[in-house]
Amino acid sequence: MHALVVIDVQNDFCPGGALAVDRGDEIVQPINALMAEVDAVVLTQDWHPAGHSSFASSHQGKTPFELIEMPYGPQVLWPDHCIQGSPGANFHPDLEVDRADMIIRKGFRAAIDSYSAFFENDHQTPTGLEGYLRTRGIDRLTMVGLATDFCVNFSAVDAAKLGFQVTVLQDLCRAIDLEGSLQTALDGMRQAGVTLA
Ligand code: VGL
Ligand code: ZN
Repeated sequence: MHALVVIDVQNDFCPGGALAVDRGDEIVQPINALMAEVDAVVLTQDWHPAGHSSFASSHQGKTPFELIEMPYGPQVLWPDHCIQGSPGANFHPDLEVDRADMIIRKGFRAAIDSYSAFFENDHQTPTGLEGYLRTRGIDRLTMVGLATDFCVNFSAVDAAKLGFQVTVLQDLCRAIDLEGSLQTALDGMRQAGVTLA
């Protein structure tokens, strides 16, 4: 069984959003078209409480895109984004959300970020997605969405480590690309056994 996993296609990651990914909106229509070709559609939604610890605004004297050390490891600080219930946290208005079997929210604990759809940034706390996919008999994942070098990357690597057969469609992803993070992410995904198509 084959699932399409659509990562964080939300207003804040699209042009005009709080953490806009260049040309992030271009991928919406082709993602919709792919939904008809799979056995299951899963959407993820970045879903932070106000004052989340991944926001630069929560740390005195820090500015967005700085790196800090958190108890669970290094963490990039972001502009406030995807605040629960805000317009920026909504899916892009053209994304065919009604076709989703499952919507998984992540990043809702104030003290820890969650890039991956499978584990929070401690690489230990599960989101529950693995159990959902396995109990549905899904073994193959096609991943698309935003951003290639953060949430798509972490999700794809975790999925491959968990034993899923994972393909990332690069044309249906867009990257933030902070200081070479896109190249690092592509290398890491390949190394983890993710197919980059
Ligand atoms: C993401 C940074 C912060 C993403 C989410 O979806 O790639 N990036 N939160
Ligand atoms: Zn986030």
